[in-house]
Amino acid sequence: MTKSPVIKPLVILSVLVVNFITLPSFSQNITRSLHSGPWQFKNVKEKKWFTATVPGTVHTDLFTNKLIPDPFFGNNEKQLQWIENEDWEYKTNFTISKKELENKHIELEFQGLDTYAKVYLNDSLILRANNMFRTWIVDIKKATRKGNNNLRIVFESAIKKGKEESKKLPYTLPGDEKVFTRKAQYQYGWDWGPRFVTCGIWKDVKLIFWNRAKILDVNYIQKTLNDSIAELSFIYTVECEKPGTYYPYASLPDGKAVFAGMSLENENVTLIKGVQKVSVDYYIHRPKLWWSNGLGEANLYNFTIGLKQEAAFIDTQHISIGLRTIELVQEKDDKGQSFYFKLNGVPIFMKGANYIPPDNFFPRVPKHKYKTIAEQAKDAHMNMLRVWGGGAYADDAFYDECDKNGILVWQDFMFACAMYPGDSAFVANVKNEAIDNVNRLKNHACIALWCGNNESDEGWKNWGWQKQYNYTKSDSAKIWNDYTNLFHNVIPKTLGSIAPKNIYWPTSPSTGWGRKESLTQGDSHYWGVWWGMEPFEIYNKKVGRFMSEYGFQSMPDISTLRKVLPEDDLNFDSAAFKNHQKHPTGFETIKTYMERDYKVPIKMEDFIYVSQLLQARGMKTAIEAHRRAKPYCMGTLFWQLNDCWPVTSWSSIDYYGNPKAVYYETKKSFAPVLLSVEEKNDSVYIYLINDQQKDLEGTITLAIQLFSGPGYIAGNEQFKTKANSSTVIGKYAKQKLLSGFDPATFSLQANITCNKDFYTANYIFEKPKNLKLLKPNFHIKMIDANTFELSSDVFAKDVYLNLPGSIVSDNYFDLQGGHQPKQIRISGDQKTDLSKLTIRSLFDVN
Ligand code: BMA
Repeated sequence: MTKSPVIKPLVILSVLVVNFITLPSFSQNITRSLHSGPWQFKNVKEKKWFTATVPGTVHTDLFTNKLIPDPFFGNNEKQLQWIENEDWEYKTNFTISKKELENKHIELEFQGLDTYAKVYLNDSLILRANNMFRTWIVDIKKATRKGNNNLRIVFESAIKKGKEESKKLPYTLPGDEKVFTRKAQYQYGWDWGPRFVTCGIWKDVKLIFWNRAKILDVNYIQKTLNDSIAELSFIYTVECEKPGTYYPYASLPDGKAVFAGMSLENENVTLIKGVQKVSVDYYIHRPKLWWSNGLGEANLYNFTIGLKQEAAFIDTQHISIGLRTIELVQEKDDKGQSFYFKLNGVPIFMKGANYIPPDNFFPRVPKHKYKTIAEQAKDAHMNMLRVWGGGAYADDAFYDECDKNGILVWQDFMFACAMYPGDSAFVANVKNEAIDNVNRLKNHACIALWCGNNESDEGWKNWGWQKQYNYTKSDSAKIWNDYTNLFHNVIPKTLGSIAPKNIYWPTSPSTGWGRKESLTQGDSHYWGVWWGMEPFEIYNKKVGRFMSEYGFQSMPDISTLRKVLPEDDLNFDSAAFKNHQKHPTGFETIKTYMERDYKVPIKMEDFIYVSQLLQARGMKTAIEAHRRAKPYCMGTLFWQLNDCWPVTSWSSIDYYGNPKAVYYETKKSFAPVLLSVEEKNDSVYIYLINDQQKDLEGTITLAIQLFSGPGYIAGNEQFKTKANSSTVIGKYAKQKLLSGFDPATFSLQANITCNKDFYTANYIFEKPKNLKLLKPNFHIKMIDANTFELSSDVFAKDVYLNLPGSIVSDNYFDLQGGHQPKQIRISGDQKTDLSKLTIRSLFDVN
C-alpha cells in the first residue's frame, strides 16, 4: 500500500488541459472486443456448427438459424423446452500479433456467461464459470500464442446442474432446482413470463492488454456536500506491474469552469508491484445537486478518472456522478414506524413501478430501449423504479438513463419468492456476485437502496411452505438459518464493505400483506386486490408506509397479440392464446372484477379495451389513496412497469412498448400536483396533493357537469396548502352536492387555479356499467404535422385513440362535451396519417 496522495487540481488543470487537447482519450491499456468473432455454436452432441451472435443466447441463435420457430409465437414455448436439457458449445478464433504477445498482461474478460460454462483456450481449460451475474477475468498470457487462437465455451444444462445440486440436500427447497443456480430466476417461468432456461455469452467478451498498471475499480466518496462545496475523493484500486511514479487524475470535460476557485497542486504517487489503493481529491465549488424527477435537474458530472505516467495515459475510466445525499428515515411514531427517503435533506414521496427484464433474451434488447423506458417513466412523473429480484441486475445503460432522468432505483439482489441453499460454495458465489454488482453500480446517483430479496421472507412466513414441503423442525431451522446468514449477514456485510453509505433492506416486503404490521411499518406488497379478490375500494383502507407492490392485470393491445397469434387463435379457448396468460386463473380474475364495474364485452377488441380501463381504474384508486395518505405513506410503486414478452400481465407498457390505459392513468395520478376526490361516510372530500417544494393557494371551483353538456357550479372557495403535503381543501355533504342529479348522468369537476396554473379532477359517482352515456360525435382539427385537436359534442368517457405505429400524448381520457378541444401530440415512426385513426369510447361497449 502506498501513500494516498491528495492531488490538488491547479497543476492537474494545466497538465490536463494541455494533454487532453493534444492527446485526446489515448490510453495505453488496450481493449479489444471479441463480439464480432465470427462465432459459431452447436449442440454438444452434434457435429454441425452454425453461426452465432455474441452477446446472445442459444434460443435466439437457434431461431436466427431457423432451427427453431419464434419462441414467442403461438404455443411454441411448449415444444422448445428440450433446449434447456441440452449442453451447448460456442467457439471463435482470434489472432494475436507478435507485438500484442509482448504485453505483460493479456486478459480475457467475460462480462456475463449464462451460466455453467467451461472455457477452453487453445484446448486448455482456463475457466469454469457458474454465475450469470458475475464478471470473469482470466489472465491468458500463458495460454495465448502468436497468430490464431481458439476459444471454446461449453455451456452445461442449468437444469441438469440444478437437479444434481438439489439432490445433495435432504429436503426440497421452495423454488425447486432453480434456486441452486445463480441465473435469472424468471427464465424458469413466472406468472407473467414463459419458461426459457437459456444459456449463452450474454454480455461482451473482451481482450485486455496492459503492461504498467491497470485501474481495477474506482470508488467515489462524497466527503462534504453543501451549497458552496462538494469535496470528493476518488479511491482507485490499481494493479501495478511496473513500479514507479504515476499521476492519478480526475477531470471534467469543461474543466475550466469546474476547476475555478479550487486549491491546486500536482502530486504523484509511487506504486509498488501488486494491488493497492490510491486516491484523488477533487473539489467542486457551488456544486449543482442531483435531483430526482419532479424536484429539479438530475445534474451529472462526467468525470474521467485516469492514471498517467510521464506523457503516457496508462488507463482511464469514465464515471458520471450525481451529487446528492440519500437517507431512509425510519422513526417510531404513534402508529408504527415511518419509511421514507430524504434526498438532499428533502423528504420525497416515491412514485413509480416495478421493473422486470425487458425481454426473455437480454442480449437482443437494444440500448435505446433503456432510454425509452427511463424517459417513459420520467414522462409519467415517476421518480423511482424497483429492479425486481427475480430478473437480473440491469444493463449499464438502464442505470445511466435512470441517472440522467432523475429516476431513483430500488435495487433488489437477484433472489425471489424462494428459499436458497446455504452451503459454503453457494454463499461464496453469492458474495462474489454482490462484489461484482455493487462495484459496477455503486457510483450511480440513481441507486437509492439495495434490497436482499423479493418475497422470500414473506413466502417463508406466510405461504405454508413448511407444510407443503413437509419439513421437519430441523429442516426448517436449517433453511431459516441459511436465509438469515445470506440476507442478514453475508450480503449486507459485503455491501457495507464496498459502499458503506448504501442503504440495505433485507427483504421486500418487510411483512406479508395479511399481517397488520405491513400497514404500519416497512414496505408493503398489497395483494388483497387480485390475489385476494378484494374490491378495488379496499385500496382506500389498506395503505401502508411504503407500497412497493400492488397491481392488476390487463390484456395488451390487439396489435401485440396479433404479432404472436394467428387470427384463428384470438379467442379465449385457443391453447396458444391461453399460453400468453401465465396466471393460472388470470382471465377469470379479470372477468370477475370486470363484472363488478363494467359491462363485459363479447368482442375481443372490446374486451381488451375494457380490461385496460379496469386495470387503470384499479391503479388510480390505489395510487390516489396512497398519495392522499402522505406523509403516513411515502411511496407507491405499482406492479409492474413493463413486459418481457407479449402477454396479458400487470404491465403498464407492453413488450412492444405500447402504453396501456394504466400508463396514461398513472401519468395523471402521479402528477406533482393532484386533485383527488374521496367519498367517505356521506361526505365528499377534495384533497390537494402537492409534491412541489412550494406552498399553494388559490380557488377551488366544483361543478356538476352533465354528460349532455350543461354544467352547474356546486362550490367555490379559497384554499391554502403547504409544500410537500396532502391536504383536504374541501369537504361537502354528498346529498347536498349532488342536489338531486342522477349520478349516472354527470361528473363532478373540481378545478383549481393557483397563480397561472390550472388543475382539474373529474369524478364520477356511479360505476361505469351503470352510466347513462350519450353517443359522442367527435371532431378533429389538425394543428400541425404532429398535433391535432379533438372535441366532442357530449361527454365522452375513456376515449381511446388508435393510430397504428404511433404513440399519442394522451389516451383513454374523459372528454368534456360542448366541443371543448383537447390537444393531442403524436409520436412514432410514421408520418401522421389520420385516415388510419380510430376512436372508441365507453359508449361503444356500454
Ligand atoms: C409480485 C411479484 C412477482 C409476481 C407478482 C404478480 O409479488 O413479486 O413475484 O409476478 O407479484 O403475481
